[in-house]
Amino acid sequence: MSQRDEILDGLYDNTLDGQAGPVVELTRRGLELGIDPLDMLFEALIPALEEVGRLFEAGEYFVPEMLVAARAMAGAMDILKPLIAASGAKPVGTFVMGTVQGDIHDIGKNLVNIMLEGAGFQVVDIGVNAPPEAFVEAIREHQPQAVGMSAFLTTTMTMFKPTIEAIKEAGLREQVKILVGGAPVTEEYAQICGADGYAPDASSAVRLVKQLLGLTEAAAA
Ligand code: B1M
Repeated sequence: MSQRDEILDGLYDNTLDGQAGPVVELTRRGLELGIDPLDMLFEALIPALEEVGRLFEAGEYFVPEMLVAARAMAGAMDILKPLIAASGAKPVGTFVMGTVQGDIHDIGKNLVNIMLEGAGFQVVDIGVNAPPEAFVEAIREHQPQAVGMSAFLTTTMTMFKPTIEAIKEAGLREQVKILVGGAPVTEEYAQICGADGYAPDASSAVRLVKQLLGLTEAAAA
């Protein structure tokens, strides 16, 4: 087995086991070996969390195991984030992002933020469990071109609609494009809620917001 595969396998196994120390160590070794940060993310860390979800559904993992796995991944993300987000580009716009009320999952949201920053957006992260008023306040204060809402539970994606309604009632709906996403969300559900778009993952979220704001080369042509 190559050293690269050993590192990626080690990252996967140790994230699954919630071993934060070895995950940080392997991430550093991976960088020394020249492994692309995005490969560590998409070939090891994210698949490990998907497996955690599967084990949770199967009744083999419980909340504490999910939590330590998420913490182990967060240690790797602290190291990888500046490398993925480094763009040096002039800001192309402001993006307000939050996980909706009742929901405390933040890894997916943080990943979307990293990719947006990498694409030149200034991201204002209002955190998790964000009520509709927090989105409204952030739009008033930061005057973004786009707003993103994440939800990871079938029970919390129902907050998209009231949050969008609150933005409408505050008279701010026309000035922002609204994107929604998160594991249980679908294109159809996004339309029902009155969002401008849905993206299934972080890279598509970046593509979509650029398209909605007319920042793509195709739109500019
Ligand atoms: Co929870 N959890 N969790 N959890 N958790 C899920 C989401 C679940 C699918 C697990 C399962 O059953 N298989 C399940 C939800 C079931 C459902 O409703 N359909 C679940 C549950 C049930 C729960 C609790 C209710 C458990 C309990 O207490 N009984 C509880 C709820 C707490 C709450 O929020 N109120 C809970 C708690 C937790 C922890 C705190 C332990 C921890 C979160 C830690 C943290 O985030 N800091 C946790 C974890 C780790 C998970 C899993 C295992 C992993 C989530 C994750 O980070 N995935 C998850 C299972 C799974 O997803 N397979 C699970 C990796 C991440 C990169 O992917 O989040 O999908 P994802 O983000 C993607 C896309 O969705 C997209 O891009 C991201 C990057 O590509 N995306 C967007 C996200 N936001 C976007 C926004 C956009 C566009 C795209 O535009 C704005």
